Amino acid sequence: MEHVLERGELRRVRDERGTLGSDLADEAQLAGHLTSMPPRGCATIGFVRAAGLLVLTTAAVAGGCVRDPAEAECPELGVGDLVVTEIGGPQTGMDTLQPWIELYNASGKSVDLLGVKLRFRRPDGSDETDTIIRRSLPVAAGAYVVIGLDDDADREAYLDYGIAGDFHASWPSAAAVDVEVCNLRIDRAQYSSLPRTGTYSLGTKPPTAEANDLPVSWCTDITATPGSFPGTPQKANSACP
Ligand SMILES: [Ca+2]
Repeated sequence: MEHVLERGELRRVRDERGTLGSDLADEAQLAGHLTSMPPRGCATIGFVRAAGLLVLTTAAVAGGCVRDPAEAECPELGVGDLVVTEIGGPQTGMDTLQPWIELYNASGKSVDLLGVKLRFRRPDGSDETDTIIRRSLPVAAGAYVVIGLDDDADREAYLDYGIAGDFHASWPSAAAVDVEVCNLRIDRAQYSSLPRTGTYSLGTKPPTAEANDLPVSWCTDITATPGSFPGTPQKANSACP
């Protein structure tokens, strides 16, 4: 019995004892070695067993690879622990202001958002933009954090984190935004349009993941803040009229 690996990359011949148990142990050892290898850009490595052959496979991730994949970080957050509370879109006549999305920490504890994903999907399915928080971003219980389309290292004062490194698209004028922790969706907010003056703001107190599912819970906040973004970035929202 002989296993031949595709492309001649690896070849293994059964030892003289030739027990099945020996084969499986070798296979597991080999697989363990390969999965412990450092990442090779965007390639993934895996095994498939086909026609009695153990085949080493590599596959490129679709869509190219702009940045190195982030390590899987899984903050201890469950459904409803983060709530989308406010969205600031592009502002008429104020091109220097950067769009953003605000989250409320409803978990009752201080959390670090390193590893949290925000996925923006346009309603017609034409585009999806996935972003991930790539550094430590502590948020106190009951506090608000603002993530915006700016360079993280040189972000505006109304932003706590900049996602420009991941966000290679214009800010969507309509979208569903998913907040995810290691493939668990903990909140979703949807909007069909954004105000060109002011923000799209959740008016319920306290903010909850249930309330922000309802369009009636939201309104436009045109509160002006000299030298900054309108609305209430990093602060509790105003009640809706
Ligand atoms: Ca706010």
